[in-house]
Amino acid sequence: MASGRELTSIPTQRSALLFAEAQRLMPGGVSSPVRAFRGVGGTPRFIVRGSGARIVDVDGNEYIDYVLSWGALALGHAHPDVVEAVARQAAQGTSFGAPTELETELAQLITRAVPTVEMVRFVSSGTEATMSALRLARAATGRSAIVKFSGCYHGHADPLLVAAGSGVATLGLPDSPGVTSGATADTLSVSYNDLRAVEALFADRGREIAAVIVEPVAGNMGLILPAPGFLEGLRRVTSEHGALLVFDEVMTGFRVARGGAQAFFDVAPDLTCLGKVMGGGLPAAAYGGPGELMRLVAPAGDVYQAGTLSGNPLAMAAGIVTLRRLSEPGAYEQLSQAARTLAATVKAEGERAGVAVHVAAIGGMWGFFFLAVPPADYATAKTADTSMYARFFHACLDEGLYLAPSQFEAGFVSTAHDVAVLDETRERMTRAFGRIRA
Ligand code: KE4
Repeated sequence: MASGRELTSIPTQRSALLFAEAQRLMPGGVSSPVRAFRGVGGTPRFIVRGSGARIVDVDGNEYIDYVLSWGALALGHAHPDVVEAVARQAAQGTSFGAPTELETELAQLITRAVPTVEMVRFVSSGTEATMSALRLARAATGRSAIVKFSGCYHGHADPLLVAAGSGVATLGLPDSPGVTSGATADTLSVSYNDLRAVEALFADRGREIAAVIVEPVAGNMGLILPAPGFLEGLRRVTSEHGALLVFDEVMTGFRVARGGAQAFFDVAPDLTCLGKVMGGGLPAAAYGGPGELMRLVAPAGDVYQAGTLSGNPLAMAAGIVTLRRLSEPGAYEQLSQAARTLAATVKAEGERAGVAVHVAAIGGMWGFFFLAVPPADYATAKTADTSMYARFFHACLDEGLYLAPSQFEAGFVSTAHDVAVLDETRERMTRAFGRIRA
C-alpha cells in the first residue's frame, strides 16, 4: 500500500507526527483497529474538533463527516443540547456507582420506542451488550450453541470472534489468536441471508441452539440489507425450535428507524442489543427484552453481569437528549432522505465515471460497493474492488469528505446533514470520482 504522502495532496504533517508517536505508545497507534487506515493505506487523520456535519483535523483540514463516530452521532458533532446536558451533569458529578434518575429516564425512552424491550440493562459498549445477551439466552434456554452470520460483527467477545463459514453451517474456528477453540466450540457460523442453511442447521442441531444473533441490517461487511423473508424466517425457525432470536441493533437501533430495524421490518426479536445512537456519542449500550427474560439477570436473577460505569450519568444525559431530539417530527424522514440522496449521488457519479458501483440506503445508513452485482453475503462482499475503494477514499479525503476507511463498513448521516451539506457533498464527490478516473 502506498505511503501516506503519495496518497494525498493536502497537508498531513501534524497527523503524521502524532501518528508516529501514537504508534510508539499504543498498538497500531489507535484505540480501535479500523481507525488505523490499514484498509485504505495512508496516514490516519488526528481529529481535533467537530461541529454538526463537519470535523477538523490537526493540520486544519475540514471534512464533511460520514463516519460520525461509527454511527453514534445521529444529531451530528457537538449538538448544543447534548453539550449543554453533558456539561450540566458533569458539574454535578460524572459517576456515582449508584442508581440515578437518569438511568430510569433513558430506560423509559428506550422501552417506549422499542416495545419488545420491556426491561433494559445498561452497559458501556456493544461488545458487553451482545456478550451479556448471549449469556442470558444460554441461561434462559439451558442450551449452549449460538448461531451467528459470517460478516456480521457483534463486538470482540471470544465466542463471537468466529471465522466466517462458507454458505453452510460451520463449526466456529477462532478468528483471532488468543481465542481458544473451547471458547468458540459452541458458535456456529452461517452465510448471511441463507435461510435454508439456518433451517438445515436447526433440523440437525435445533435442540442444542440457545440463540441466533443477527445484525438485522448488516453494517459490518459494508451495508447489506436482509433479503425479503430472511428476518421473518429466522423468527419462525427460532420459535419452532425454542431458541431465542437476538437482534444486534447496536448500529441499527435509533438509526434505521425510531424503533430500530425490528420496527422497520416488523419482526419481533426476543432480545435486543443497543448502543451508539442511544449514548449520544458517549460510552453507553444496552441489552433488553421481556421482563420474564430480563429478570433472570442479577441481582433480580442469577445471570451475572456487572459494570463499574454502566449507566454512567454523562452518557445517560447525552442519550436522553439525543433520543428526545430524534423523537421530534420529521427527524427520521430527514435522515432517510439524506441517506437516499447520498446513495443516489454515489450511483450517478460512479456511472458517469464509468465505475461499477452498487449502492444501498436504509434509514440513516447508506453504503456502496465497487461491485457490479448486489452483494447478499460476506463471500460476495469480499469480491468488491478494495483497491478502487482505497483510491476513492483518499480522493474523497482530498476533496474534504470523510468516509469509512474500509470497504467493509457502512456510512451514516445526521440531522446536521442538511440540503446544503448534501449539495456540497455531491460537488466534492464528482471531483473525487474525477480524480480516480484520471
Ligand atoms: P462496541 O463494543 O465497539 O461498542 O460495539 C460492538 C458492535 C456490536 N454490534 C454491532 C452491530 C457493531 O457495529 C459494533 C461495533 N461497530 C464497529 C463499526 N463497524 C465499531 C467501530 C470500531 O470497531 O472501532
